[in-house]
Amino acid sequence: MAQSPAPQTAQVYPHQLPPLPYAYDALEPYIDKMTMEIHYTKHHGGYVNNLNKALENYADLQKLTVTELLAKIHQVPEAIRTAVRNHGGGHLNHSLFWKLMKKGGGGEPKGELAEAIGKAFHSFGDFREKFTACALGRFGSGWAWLMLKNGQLVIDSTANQDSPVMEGAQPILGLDVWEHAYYLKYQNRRNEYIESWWHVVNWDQVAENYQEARK
Ligand code: MN3
Repeated sequence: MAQSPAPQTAQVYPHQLPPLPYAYDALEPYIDKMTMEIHYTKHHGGYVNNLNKALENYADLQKLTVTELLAKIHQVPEAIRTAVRNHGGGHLNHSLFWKLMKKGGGGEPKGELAEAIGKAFHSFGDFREKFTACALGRFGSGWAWLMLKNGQLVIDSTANQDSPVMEGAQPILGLDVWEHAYYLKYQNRRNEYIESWWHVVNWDQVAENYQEARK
């Protein structure tokens, strides 16, 4: 079943690059300006362009949001299924990702989300450790996720640009562990990138995603 789309993904064809909610250098020194600029304009921009190209001749699919396309990926015609999976997934994942970070972020979640994380993973420290291990353990390119799956908070990773919505789950928090997300500043040191990333997590947005997913 398709999820109720979050505002940033409510649009249909032609899909558009959503505005970046901060300047390219806003997340310095944790995420560097050049990485942000290339990641947003070239990588995310490329996914949007290629998704639109794939959908060019498919009027019915043009009426669907990217979330709906991915939730129904097995019904997408084989000729464009891989393109929609890769570029649609890339578009959705990055649209979520930018909002999950902010200048002056980090710290710990509050309220219901904090309680739910404590319940599911024992403590915030244990959650952080498990999420970090998941992100480090993803071989090659992919994402680490906190997701709501069958009503449960679950930590798992996906390969490439696969989205949790392809398996009926709702992403709450996601971390891009493709090398393009960190190589310029951290080279092969994915562990340092992940440690830095915790300093910019936008827990207000994570809490909003959690409330949205529970509806
Ligand atoms: Mn990326």
